[in-house]
Amino acid sequence: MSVSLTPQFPSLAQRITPLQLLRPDGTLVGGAEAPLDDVRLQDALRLMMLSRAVDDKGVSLQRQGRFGTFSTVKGQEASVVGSAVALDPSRDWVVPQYRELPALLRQGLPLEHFILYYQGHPAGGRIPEGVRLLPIQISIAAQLPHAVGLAWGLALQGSDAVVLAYFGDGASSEGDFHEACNLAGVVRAPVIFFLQNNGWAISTPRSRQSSARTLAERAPGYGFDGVVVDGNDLFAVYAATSQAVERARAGRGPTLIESQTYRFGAHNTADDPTRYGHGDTLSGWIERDPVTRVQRYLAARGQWSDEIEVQVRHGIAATIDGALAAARSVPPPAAADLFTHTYAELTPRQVRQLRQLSTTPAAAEGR
Ligand SMILES: Cc1ncc(C[n+]2csc(CCOP(=O)(O)OP(=O)(O)O)c2C)c(N)n1
Repeated sequence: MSVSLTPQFPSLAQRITPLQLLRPDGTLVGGAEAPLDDVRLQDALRLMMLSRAVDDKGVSLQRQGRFGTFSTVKGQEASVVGSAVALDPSRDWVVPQYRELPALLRQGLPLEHFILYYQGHPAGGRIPEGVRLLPIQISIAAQLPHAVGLAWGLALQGSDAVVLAYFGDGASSEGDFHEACNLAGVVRAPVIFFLQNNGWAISTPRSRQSSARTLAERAPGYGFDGVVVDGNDLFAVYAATSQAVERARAGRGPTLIESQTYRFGAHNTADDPTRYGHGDTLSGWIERDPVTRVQRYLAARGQWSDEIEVQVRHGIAATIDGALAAARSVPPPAAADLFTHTYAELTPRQVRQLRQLSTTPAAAEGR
């Protein structure tokens, strides 16, 4: 008699079908209710559109040599905004990677601060007091153990705050991700691992990242739930994140959300995506543009039109111009500022270097 050694997990079937509430044509999936009212949805849409406009501006500034290497959000706006608006910025924290501008703004980071960061100004690297945000993290997945520590610490202090950590499909292959999940499961940390599966880790496609059917399926191995959502559906992302927030607040521990999306542009301004087949599936995803989807939904309800769009775009352009002007008005850093943000107290070697610096021509000119 032959016995099948392949275990069947029917419940996983539900986990590998992404949650969708809003179809690409802007209609609700049968039986679904909109989890956001029109006013909140319009705010979220404006944030998505602002993010896209900053993306375009940032790329053009980088090409002019006025911005450092820059990563766009384009294509992933529903994923970032849908998750961010499920948080309460007056108590919850965001732990970012480097592709989540609208979540940073939603937490209260001024846009000019973000601009200063990409202009390489030291003032842009420090998160302003009262903004519940850790700094942008370039080292893949390194922010995840920090997020667990932060969440665990908050819980130990008796807070009901939740921490939402962003990372990518590439980051989910790093040891830091697995160690962070393991500890979060053990201590039931109020953390949401928000995995933006945008199809690529620079030139490495998702298919080469892991042979698991979904990246969310890893969560049960660490003792908590993993869910898959249509990451281009603002409603689905918001609903899944809200549920995870509720559970974390109630002391029921972490959740892993795999938000399936696609980045429309290059990995960053140093990348050429035409060299690795990124464009082969791009057109299919552009048809599922997360911004258009919300606009279509609102238009069908009489809440969006060409006139409204023109107004919103004007407002966004003014916001960006204002932030660029505010960033320009910040005096350039002095050479000695190099030492300001390294240690609380300078080491003897740094003291010597600082003294040397003060005798250079640049210092004499006050640079
Ligand atoms: C520890 C570490 N290894 C390698 C890199 C180089 N690197 C920068 S971005 C990136 C790919 C990240 O892909 P993913 O996690 O999917 O995020 P995405 O950029 O697609 O949002 C790599 C390998 C890095 N920054 N840090």
